[in-house]
Amino acid sequence: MIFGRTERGKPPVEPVTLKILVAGGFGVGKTTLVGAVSEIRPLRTEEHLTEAGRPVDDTTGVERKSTTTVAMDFGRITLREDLVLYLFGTPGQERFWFMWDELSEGALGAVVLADTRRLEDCFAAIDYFERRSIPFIVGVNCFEGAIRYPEDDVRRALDLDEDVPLVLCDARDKLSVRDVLISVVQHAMDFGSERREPVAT
Ligand SMILES: Nc1nc2c(ncn2[C@@H]2O[C@H](COP(=O)(O)OP(=O)(O)OP(=O)(O)O)[C@@H](O)[C@H]2O)c(=O)[nH]1
Ligand SMILES: [Mg+2]
Repeated sequence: MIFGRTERGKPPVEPVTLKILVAGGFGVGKTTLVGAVSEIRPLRTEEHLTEAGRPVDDTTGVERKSTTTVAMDFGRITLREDLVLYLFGTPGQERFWFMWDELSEGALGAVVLADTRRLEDCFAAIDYFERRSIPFIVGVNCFEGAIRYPEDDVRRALDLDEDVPLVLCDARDKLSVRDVLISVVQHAMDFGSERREPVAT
């Protein structure tokens, strides 16, 4: 397996802990995703969307949404006995983006959640991780009622590099989210080893 750091035959001493960010636009399901897999009660920083916030809080497509993340979500999942992920969900709204730099400190990788009805909302997150060379994957959160587009169409619309994995998921489903997290760890490991490869001179 790729993940372990333990040597064969020796019992694991301490699990490896990795920090993973969950990013994406407003209301794509970041808080839902962290809550679906966390084995501890997730820390949430939700505030109610109010009438006063209506001009700036664009709830198009998520009209039933009543709260928004203002700082972060935090959760934990043990992927294997020797591998624990700490999940940090970012706030989706632009006015809280000052949190992102703080949250991305020390992150191994990121999941950018996307909603095919509002793909453009995740451009900023993709751009953010590309600029900082933080490995990321795209998780398409398949909301009911949203048209399912072929993967290639979504990749093209997002202008994704071909080595960036794209996975379909349901942010409410534990097993689905687990697969997304395995993909991001795998991708971050591959990304890391590629970057460490010596450049031929
Ligand atoms: N049908 C469906 N609804 C979902 C899914 N994921 C999230 N929701 C709903 O969509 C709304 C938004 O979910 P959140 O998890 O709060 O989204 P968020 O990305 O954390 O939002 P912000 O923090 O405000 O940016 C909530 O009402 C969820 O119940 C999904 O996979 N399918
Ligand atoms: Mg949230």
